[in-house]
Amino acid sequence: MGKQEILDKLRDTIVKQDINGCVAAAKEALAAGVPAFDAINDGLAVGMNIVGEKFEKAEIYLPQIMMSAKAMNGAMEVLTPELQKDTKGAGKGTAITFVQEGDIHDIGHRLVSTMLGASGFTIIDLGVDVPNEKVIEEAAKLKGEKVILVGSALMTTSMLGQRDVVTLLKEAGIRDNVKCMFGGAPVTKGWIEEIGADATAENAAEAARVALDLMK
Ligand code: HCB
Repeated sequence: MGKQEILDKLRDTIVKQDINGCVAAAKEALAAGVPAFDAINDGLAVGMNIVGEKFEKAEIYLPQIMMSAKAMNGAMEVLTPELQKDTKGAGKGTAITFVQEGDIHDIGHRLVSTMLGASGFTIIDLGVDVPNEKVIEEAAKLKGEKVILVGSALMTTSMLGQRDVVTLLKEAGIRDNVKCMFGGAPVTKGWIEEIGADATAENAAEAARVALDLMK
């Protein structure tokens, strides 16, 4: 089976909520020499975006999404150790990754954290539903080091917390010590400019590129 067929299979197993098939396709991808990075970005993430679109059109419902998410997580368990092997030089800085308070959507967050880890960042993953104060506390602990905050928000409500993070960083006197990259489906470049953050990215691969650029 060629690379594109394997990527299509990864995509389709996510869309069809085929948990066992998805894990098997991830193993097949590695056995065929498909880089883990490509399997995630060009296979699994494509499938998850289709799932998102179907949900918005009310073609599928929450239980189906949960099954797709489970399939994705299973495949990520197979692929992530391979990504870590590919890591090109550590020491790029520390990325504090988190999902904004009130928000438990973690699929994109996990992808972005994985890609940043594979790009040489030390990852401090605070998880989901993280209060802003916790983010500021962690950033303050690393004052003087190279730090980037990498926040995700999937809902228009939780996205508003990103503005508060920037404000709290200023109030704590550490805004100039950290870079701020925020993402998630509702986040736009206009929003990033409005709140005074540094950058956003469309997907996990771009997030890794942008983060490396910001830390130069
Ligand atoms: Co959820 N949900 N959901 N959901 N959900 C959304 C986000 C809606 C847009 C769907 C809709 O109504 N159209 C909507 C939010 C509406 C809004 O605010 N405008 C919504 C809602 C309302 C809800 C609930 C309230 C539903 C309910 O209970 N009635 C509830 C909220 C729970 C909560 O958070 N408190 C809920 C629950 C769920 C689950 C649990 C069923 C499931 C999450 C499972 C999980 O994450 N473990 C879920 C899912 C999967 C979605 C959709 C369908 C897909 C999200 C996703 O995983 N996309 C989503 C619809 C959509 O987004 N189109 C829907 C795939 C990933 C790969 O993309 O955008 O997360 P991503 O990340 C990308 C990208 O943004 C970027 O890179 C990532 C990788 O490529 N990126 C960054 C991400 N973070 C970054 C940070 C950076 O610095 C840079 C780049």
